[in-house]
Amino acid sequence: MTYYFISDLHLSESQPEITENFLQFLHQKAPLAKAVYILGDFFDFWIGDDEQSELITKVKHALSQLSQQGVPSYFICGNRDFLLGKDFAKETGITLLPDYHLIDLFGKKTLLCHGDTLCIDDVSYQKFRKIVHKKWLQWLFLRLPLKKRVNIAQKIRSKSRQGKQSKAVEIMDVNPEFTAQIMQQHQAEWLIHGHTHQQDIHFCKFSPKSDRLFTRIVLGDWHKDRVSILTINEQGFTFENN
Ligand code: LP5
Ligand code: MN
Repeated sequence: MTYYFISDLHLSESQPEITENFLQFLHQKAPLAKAVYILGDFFDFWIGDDEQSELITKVKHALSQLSQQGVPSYFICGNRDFLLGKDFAKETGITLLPDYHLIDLFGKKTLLCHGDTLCIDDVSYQKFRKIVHKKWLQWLFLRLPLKKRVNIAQKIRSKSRQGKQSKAVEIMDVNPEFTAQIMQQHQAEWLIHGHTHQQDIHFCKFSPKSDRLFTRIVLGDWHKDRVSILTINEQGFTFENN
């Protein structure tokens, strides 16, 4: 009984090898899984379910094949693909989950999220996030012509790239105290997230004075020659990188 967790594939036409790696994962490993969880930044950016391309068609087809094989797949949005919506879910059989979602993994209460909401020291990003998550703004954006939407997304991407150059690495990481608070609120023992691309396993204190620890598993991003697949089964967890 194996669960797979992946995030930060950043699928795009400019990196076809990553799409091929993902399709290979869906065809070879995923059909035997109990479930597949995609924790955001699946696409490099998503500007609405009405966009069509060869890449999108291939990915949708492979996901719907997986659900026809009886393997459930789940999606939590990232900061690049928060506009992925109900039409995509309907076409592929994937289930959309909220920003934080709890599951039981072999008796361990596990909290899943993309990871961006834990980076509260990145104040300008959190302000930006609050704005682009406004439902009315999304509603308006989705009614713009596709070309205009691509144009806006590219402008935001370029601002984001510029802005990141002057941000210290630490502020783009999760805030440890806030993360511990969130874990406490959800009474969870394990946390799985992506976003920072820093594949790792951390053992963290719930508070400076307590000895109680939670496990924070960070998923890595995907490259043409390196994947990052977290595998969890009865034996425990492992990362697969090729
Ligand atoms: O993505 P990454 O890793 O490079 O950086 C993120 C944060 N950046 C973002 C922005 C995304 O990269 C782009 C999202 C495109 C989505 C599709 C369009 C949807 C439009 C919806 C409208 C309702 O998430 C970055 C973090 C970094 O992670 C690390 O955590 O620091 O945050 C930022 O860079 C945010 C900036 O601090 C502020 C952004 C300024 C945007 C200015 C908008 C200008 C609009 C021009 C429009 C004509
Ligand atoms: Mn992200």
